[in-house]
Amino acid sequence: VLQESDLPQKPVELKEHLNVAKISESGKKQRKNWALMWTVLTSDQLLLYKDKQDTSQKPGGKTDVVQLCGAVIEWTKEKSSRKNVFQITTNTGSEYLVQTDSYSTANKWCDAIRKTIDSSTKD
Ligand code: I3S
Repeated sequence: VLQESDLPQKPVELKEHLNVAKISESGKKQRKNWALMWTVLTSDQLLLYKDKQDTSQKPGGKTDVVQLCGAVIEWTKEKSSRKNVFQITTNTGSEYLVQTDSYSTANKWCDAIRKTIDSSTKD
């Protein structure tokens, strides 16, 4: 039987605690609820874990997988009163706000995710 742990691990580009709010799911608006998530950027996904200690768990439930192929990323000042907020919209119509108080950290993540979107959307 194939175990989750047998699957090849994708290279991790960045990992850090970031504030994340999912504001819509498949085009349906959701109540904004900011949560501090352990955020892992791989070659084509953003993995959102509730618990840094428990990344072994398959994302799902309290954790989430954001597919970056075909996604759109943009800075937003309208969707939150917080500073340094960018929005990721997936090609299935889910919308996530991502925020951290450090501009340089937010900028680093926005650039890295944009690059990942560009490269995973090309191939
Ligand atoms: O866009 P909103 O509705 O002003 O977002 C705020 C709400 O999510 C609020 O929660 P309640 O709906 O339980 O009041 C949050 O506490 C706020 O942080 C949200 O606004 P910001 O500007 O922080 O994204």
